[in-house]
Amino acid sequence: MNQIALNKLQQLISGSKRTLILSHQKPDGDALGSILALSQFFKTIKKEHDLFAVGPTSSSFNFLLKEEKIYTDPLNLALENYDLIFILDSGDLKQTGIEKQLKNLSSAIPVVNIDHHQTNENFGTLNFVFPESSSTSEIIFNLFKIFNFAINKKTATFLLTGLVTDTSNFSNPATTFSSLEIASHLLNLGAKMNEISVNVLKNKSLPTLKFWGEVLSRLTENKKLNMVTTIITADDLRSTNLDEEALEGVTNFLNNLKGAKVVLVLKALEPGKIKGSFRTTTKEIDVSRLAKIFGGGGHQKAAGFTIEGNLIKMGNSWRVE
Ligand SMILES: [Mn+2]
Repeated sequence: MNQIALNKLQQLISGSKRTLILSHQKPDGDALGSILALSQFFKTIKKEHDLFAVGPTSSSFNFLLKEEKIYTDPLNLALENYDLIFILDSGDLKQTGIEKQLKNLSSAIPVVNIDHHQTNENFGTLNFVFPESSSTSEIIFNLFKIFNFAINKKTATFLLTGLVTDTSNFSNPATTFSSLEIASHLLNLGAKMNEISVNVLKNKSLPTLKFWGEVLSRLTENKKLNMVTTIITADDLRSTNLDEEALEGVTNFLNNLKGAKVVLVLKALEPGKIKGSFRTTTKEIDVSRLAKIFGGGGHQKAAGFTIEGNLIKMGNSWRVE
């Protein structure tokens, strides 16, 4: 890490009277893990601070929030009350859900951008952007090491949650030597791996798994394109009484498929809108280029797009209208 930037960061923190630490909206395990861990650091050095992320937050993460308070309502947020703002795990300001407020922010209030997305726009006064890191939690761990901050059990669990979720339980390409090494350190420091896996991974209800079964039974193969597709509609969620959270993981689960080069999940959850998610595990295909054809984007191995239209059932098949 750049020493000048690190010195500046230390100056900003020690000079701050009230800091805001925020992440992208609908925070995932890494967003929550990294802001909660940073909060522990601020608590230890006795610095006043608040946490913020536009909701909703998945109930799977309630186990992290027993003693922590994260504000979620942008209407009650007054950025001018803060003299330092950290934005974590957000590639751009739009992802925070409070883009307008941040764009109108006085330039006197410094913004520290800490992130691992390749597409990060370096919007901060200070930018700690490391696309080679598995997660923002990994970057926070490295910062703590530099700051000689003694990571307690609670902080270790926060950070490990970020690593576990962003690496899909140490199975996706973000899993590297350093992410495994840091995970091992965190376990040594008392991180509760079992609590994380019970809450975040082994948390599927029976109706959710039955619903996954339905989605899996709809898989169709296009041999020419070497692509497997499935669809999910708003009716599916309505008839099973499930919310969108139940869908999380089914796209990643399809990555276990052997033989197909590309998996495409089409979701028609809002009228007139179809969202597509591409996944691939092969090196030769860059799905962000496929998504671009439909006006979307993303990463080489995971990308998505949104198009206008509705999915109409025609006998055994579906068409976009
Ligand atoms: Mn992340």
